[in-house]
Amino acid sequence: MPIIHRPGWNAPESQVTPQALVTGRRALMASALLAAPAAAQVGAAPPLPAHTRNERFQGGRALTAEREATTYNNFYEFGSHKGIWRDAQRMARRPWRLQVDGMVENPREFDIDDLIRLMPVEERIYRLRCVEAWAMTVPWTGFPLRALMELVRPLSSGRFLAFQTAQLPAVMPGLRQTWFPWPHVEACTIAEAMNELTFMPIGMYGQPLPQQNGGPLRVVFPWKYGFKSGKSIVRITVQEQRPNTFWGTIQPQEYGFWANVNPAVAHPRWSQATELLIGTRERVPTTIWNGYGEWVAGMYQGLEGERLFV
Ligand SMILES: Nc1nc2c(c(=O)[nH]1)N[C@H]1C(S)=C(S)[C@@H](COP(=O)(O)O)O[C@H]1N2
Ligand SMILES: [Mo]
Repeated sequence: MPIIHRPGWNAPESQVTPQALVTGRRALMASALLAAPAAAQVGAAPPLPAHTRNERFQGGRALTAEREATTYNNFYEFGSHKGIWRDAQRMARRPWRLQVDGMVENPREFDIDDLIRLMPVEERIYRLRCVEAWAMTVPWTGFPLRALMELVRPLSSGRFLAFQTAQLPAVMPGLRQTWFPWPHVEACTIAEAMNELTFMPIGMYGQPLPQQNGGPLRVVFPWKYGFKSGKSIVRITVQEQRPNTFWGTIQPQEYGFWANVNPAVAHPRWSQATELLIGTRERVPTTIWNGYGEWVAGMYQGLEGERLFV
């Protein structure tokens, strides 16, 4: 999403990271760098575990070339242009921890490799539709979010999930753009989290997930605009209140909470009727729910009064 109105925008106090936390983390990272051997392999991700493709999830169109999908990215922590992939290589993908907390029976902090060993890893081909009207078709390797939720067991009072992206100031120059409401938080409902489509990729094209695509761990909601699919997740919090989200805070009129794909509902500044397939010159019609209605439409019955599609 390239268009942001910067002036006059301020992060609410509650969302500003306490300075002690930032400097503490910086000091920690500096000492980690000093202690690290000079090898290029520091922080590399190990190969993906053996897994198979789940043929129930078909792209329905040609896969996007890997090179295109890994060099044309939105990841504002690294900068607000599409070419952040090179800079993103500086982010270590190991060690990596995921905290799952809030309204759950078993709050836990996982080392990512321990988590991967516990999860049913498989490959799925999904379409990803950015609100900017481009699309990719990607073979993701990962696990259903539902499998992780079954481990931590949300309490009945928990109604929403907040997904928080890592904040690593030493490698993420975008964090210096202080008009953004860092950290990047996106959110969904419990029903959406438990939907079988909601997926936590750890890989793409058979390789560990590249940093620029949200390695080592992200979430994807293939029926929603891409901005809902948070990258490089370090924390998932189950909560009672609807979380404040990154784009929803910046431009609530343009980026709603639900953000379900619908060709009939234009973005305030452009049509959503068609999409450009990245890496080609082909523009194809957009379909409602990005074509995933059979899985997801039922979740929105009775919510017709909400802005489901912006
Ligand atoms: N943390 C974080 N997650 C993010 C973004 C971002 O800027 N920061 N951009 C989003 C947007 S707008 C899109 S379209 C997708 C792009 O994912 P891709 O680069 O893997 O295609 O990531 C989403 N997740
Ligand atoms: Mo996007």
